[in-house]
Amino acid sequence: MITMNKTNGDIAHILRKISFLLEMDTNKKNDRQTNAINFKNRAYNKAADQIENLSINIEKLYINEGIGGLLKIPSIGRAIASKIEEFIKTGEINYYNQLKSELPINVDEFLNLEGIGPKTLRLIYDSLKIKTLDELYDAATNGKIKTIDGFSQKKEEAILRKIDLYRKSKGRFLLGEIYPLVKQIEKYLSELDCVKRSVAVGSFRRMKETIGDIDFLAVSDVPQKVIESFVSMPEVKEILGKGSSKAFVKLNNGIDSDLLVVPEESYGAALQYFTGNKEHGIALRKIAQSKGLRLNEWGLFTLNSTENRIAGLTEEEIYHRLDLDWIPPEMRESKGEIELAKRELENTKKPREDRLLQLLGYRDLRGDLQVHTNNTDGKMAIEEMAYYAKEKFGLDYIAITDHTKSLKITNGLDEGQILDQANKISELNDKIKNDDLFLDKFSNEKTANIKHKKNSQRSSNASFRILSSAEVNILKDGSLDIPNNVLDKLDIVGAAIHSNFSLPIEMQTHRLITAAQNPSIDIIFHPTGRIINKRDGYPVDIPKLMESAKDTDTVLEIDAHYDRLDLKDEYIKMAVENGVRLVIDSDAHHQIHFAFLNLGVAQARRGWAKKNEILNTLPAQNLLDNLK
Ligand code: DGT
Ligand code: CA
Ligand code: CA
Ligand code: ZN
Repeated sequence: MITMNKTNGDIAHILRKISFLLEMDTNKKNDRQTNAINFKNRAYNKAADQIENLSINIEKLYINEGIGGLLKIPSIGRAIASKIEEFIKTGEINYYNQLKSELPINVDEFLNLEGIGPKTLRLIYDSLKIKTLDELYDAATNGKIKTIDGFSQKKEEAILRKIDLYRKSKGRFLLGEIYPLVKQIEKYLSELDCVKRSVAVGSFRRMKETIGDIDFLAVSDVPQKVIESFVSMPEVKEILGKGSSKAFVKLNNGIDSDLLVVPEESYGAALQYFTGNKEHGIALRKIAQSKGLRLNEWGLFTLNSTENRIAGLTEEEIYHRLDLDWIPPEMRESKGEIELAKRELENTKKPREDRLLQLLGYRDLRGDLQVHTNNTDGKMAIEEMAYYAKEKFGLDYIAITDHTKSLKITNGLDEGQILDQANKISELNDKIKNDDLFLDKFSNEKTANIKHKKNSQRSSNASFRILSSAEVNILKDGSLDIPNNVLDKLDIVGAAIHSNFSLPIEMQTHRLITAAQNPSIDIIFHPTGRIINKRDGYPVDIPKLMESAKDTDTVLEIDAHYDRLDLKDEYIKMAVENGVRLVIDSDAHHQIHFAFLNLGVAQARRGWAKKNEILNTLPAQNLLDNLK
C-alpha cells in the first residue's frame, strides 16, 4: 500500500543528491573506478533532468503501470527505476543513506552552490571535516582553507565570494532556465475551458534576467475552477495558499508561483498592476490620484459616491487615460520611462518610427554574429548551424566564431586552421548560391521539405550567407593570439577575454581598450565576462570602455546566452545614450541555442535600444559595410 506523496521534484532532488555524493566519492579511486562513477553520477543527473521536465506525475505513473511505466521515461534504466520505486514506497533510498553515512555532509546546502563542486568539497571535507555551508564559510573566514594542500589565499577568497553571491542570489532563477516551464504553464492555463486567456506577468513579462517567483494572470468567470486546475498541475509541489481569486504554490523545481484570476473587464488593469515593477505601479497610482481617480488591479475608477470604472479592459486605455503612451513591459523599472511616456504621448504627431518607445522588436534581428561549431567546443558542423539558423530561426546570416589557439580547453584554432575554415566557408557560400548546400546533408524528410521549398521560392537559399570570423582571445597585455594579417582575411572579427580574471580593473580595462584599438577587431564579445548568479566577471571601467568603443568605432556585444546577458541593461542604456553601436549574438554552441537571441532582444529592450542601434538588424552586406 502506497501512502507517501512524492512529487516529481522530490524524486529529481534525491537523484541529484545521489549524483553529488557519487562525484564526491571519485577522489580516492583509481582511473577505472573514477570513470565508472562518473558515468553513474551523470546518469543520475540526466534522470533528474528528465523527471523535472516531465508533465506527468511519476508517482501516479508508477501506481498505474508499475516499474514498467518508469522504464518508459527516457534516461531511466533498471537501476534508477528501482531506486525510484523504493523512494515512492518507503520514502527513502537505501543507496543514498549508505553514501550519506560515508560522507555525512549537508548535501542540500551544497547542491546548488556554483563554483564549489563535489571534488573541491571532498578535499575540504577530508582535511577539515566540514559538513555545512556555515562551517565552510567560517573556515574560509578564519584562513583555514588556504592551509589545505592544493588551496591558496586566492582560492580561499574565491570561496568566500562564491558563498556570498550564492546567498545573495538564492531563490532567484535565470529567465532562460525557467522560460520553457513558464510557457508550458501559460499554455496549460490558456487552454482550460474555463479560461478566456492567461498570461505570465511580473518580472517574467518584464523579461528580467532573473526571476524571483512566477506570476500568472487568468481571465475567467469561474475563478474557483481555474484555481483548482492550477493547484493540481503536476508541476506543483506544494500548495502554499488559495483564496477565491488567488493561489500560491511551490513548483517542483523550487520556484514559487502566484495566480490571480480576474473578470474580463479587469484584464488590462490586472495586467498593468501585476506586471509591475512595484515602483512603476505606485507611480501610476499616484498619477491617477492626482487626476481624482483610483487605480487598482480591478480597473481605473472615478471617486464619486458611486465608483465608475472608466478603464480596465486593456492596458493601453489605462495608460492613455493617465495621459501616458503605452509603455513596453521591459521598460517598466521606474527609471524615467513614465516621464518619457508622458512626453511621447504629447508628441504623438511624430511618426511612429521616430518615437522613443518604439523599441527594437523581437523579429528585427537578421543575423547572429557569434556562433561556434564542432571545430572547437561547439556541437555541430558549420552547415548544420547554418541550416538551423536559416530554416528554424529565419536568420539571413551567421558568423562562425570558433575560439582561437590560446584557449586550449576548447581546442582553439591556429592561423592555418582559421584560414582553412574561411576557405571552407567560402565554398559553402558558393554552394548556397547554387542552391545545393542543404540538400545532401540531412535526413530524407528534411531534404524533401527543402526540395519542395527550393522549387517554390528559389531565391531564399541564395540569400543566406555564412560569414568567416573568429572569437579571438585577448591575452594578458591586451594583444591577440592571432596576427592581424590573418584576421584581415576574415569577414568580421570578435575579441574576448577568457582568462586572467583576477587582474585589477586598470589592467582589464587596458586589455579591452587595446583590443578595441586594434584595427582588425570589429566587436568586443561579452564585454564584462559575468555569469549570472555564478561569477561577477572581471572588473571593467565601463564608461572608459564605452568612450574607447565610440572613438574606435568598435561594436560592443550583447551576448544573449541566458547565463551571460552581457552587457546588462544599465550598460546597454549607457551605450545607447553615448552612440556606441551594439550587436546581439546567441553565442550558440548548439542549434537550439539560437533561441537565446530573444533573451538578448529583451535585454536590449530593457536598455531602451531601438532597431537602428543594433547592427545585426541590417542585411549582411550593409552590416559589413558599416564596420570600422
Ligand atoms: P520577482 O518576483 O522578485 O522577480 O519580481 P516581481 O516584479 O515579479 O515581483 P512580485 O512577484 O513580488 O510581484 C509581482 C507584481 O505584482 C510586481 O511586479 C508588482 C505587483 N506588486 C506586488 N506587490 C505589490 C505592492 O505591494 N504594491 C504594488 N503596487 N504592486 C505590487
Ligand atoms: Ca514575480
Ligand atoms: Ca509574486
Ligand atoms: Zn566566449
